[in-house]
Amino acid sequence: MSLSERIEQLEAEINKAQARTAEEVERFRVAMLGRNGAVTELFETFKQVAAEEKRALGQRMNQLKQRAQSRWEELKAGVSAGAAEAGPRVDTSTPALLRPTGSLHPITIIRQRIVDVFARIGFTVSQGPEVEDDHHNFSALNFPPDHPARDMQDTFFVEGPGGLALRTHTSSVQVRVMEGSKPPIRTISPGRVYRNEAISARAHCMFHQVEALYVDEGVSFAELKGTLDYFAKSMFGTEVSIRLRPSYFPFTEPSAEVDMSCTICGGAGCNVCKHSGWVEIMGCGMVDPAVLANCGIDPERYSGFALGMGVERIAQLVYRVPDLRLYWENDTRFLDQFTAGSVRS
Ligand code: 2NM
Repeated sequence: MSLSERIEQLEAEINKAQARTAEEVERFRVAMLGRNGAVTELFETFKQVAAEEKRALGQRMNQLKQRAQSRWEELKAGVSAGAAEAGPRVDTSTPALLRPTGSLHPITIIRQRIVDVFARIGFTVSQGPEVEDDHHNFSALNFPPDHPARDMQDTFFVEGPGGLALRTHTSSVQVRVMEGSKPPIRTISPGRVYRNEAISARAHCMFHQVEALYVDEGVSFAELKGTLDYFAKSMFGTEVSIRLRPSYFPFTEPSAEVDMSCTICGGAGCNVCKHSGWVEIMGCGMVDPAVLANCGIDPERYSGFALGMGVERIAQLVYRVPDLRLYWENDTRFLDQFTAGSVRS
């Protein structure tokens, strides 16, 4: 190989030289410019070249050496820039930052369970407005004009004409369903209701109800009892039993309160059931024929049962919530405890 060819070869080698570490940079320097490096060696060879060739080749020899030196600088700069870019090493053993996971509100969880229990026996879900007129909230439901529920003390009235009020029960939705459809009717109405009450551990001015309504030919009290038993066992377990106590509602006749054997003590007596062994879970009755007639349903042909429960009360018994105010304080120490059926796995 001629000297000229060797210069070309080394030039190409220098131009394509790479280095990822400081050691590789140093290896390049030694290989090219070190005492036994390729460029240094070429200068030894150059000494033997004939005088007339030296002029032309000498210039190229010097360029080659300069190129080797500048390439060495380039490689050095590249390695230190790369080191700066890498920055501090990532500690992959650091625990991940966990964001708090949302969960469903206990009232939402229980409301959905109640809806599911009734959906399984053919009940659809109905909804209606929370601001109601007197007809749907009171008159159609047989509330006499002087009934205390119509009083300012018990109901939140909306200012202005029309006699509107925040509904005091979701029975107003049942009235709308009966007015707008023909039996058979099997529907439940979950929703918020409002009562002008002093807030305490046992009462709030807003709570959630689920009412159920079944209207058809020949609907009997026995079917009401069967439905109540099915509901209590589905919600609380097959070991519970129910009992009925005579009661009064303007819209049902006969009417009853539904008690369930205490799920805390199993009926032996405890603080929750006030040592009676029973806890009240809802009210119910046969829809008063006058209510059916008010809603355009022939009471001679049809009969129906209705029941109503407070979702807060059911959730209190399922989760053993000691104070109803906890539901609306939005304290995450309370809310974080309810994960059943929620978005958490
Ligand atoms: C209750 C108790 C008893 C009820 C009655 C009606 C309607 F619209 F059919 F008349 N809906 N819901 C009812 C009956 C509600 O809640 C404690």
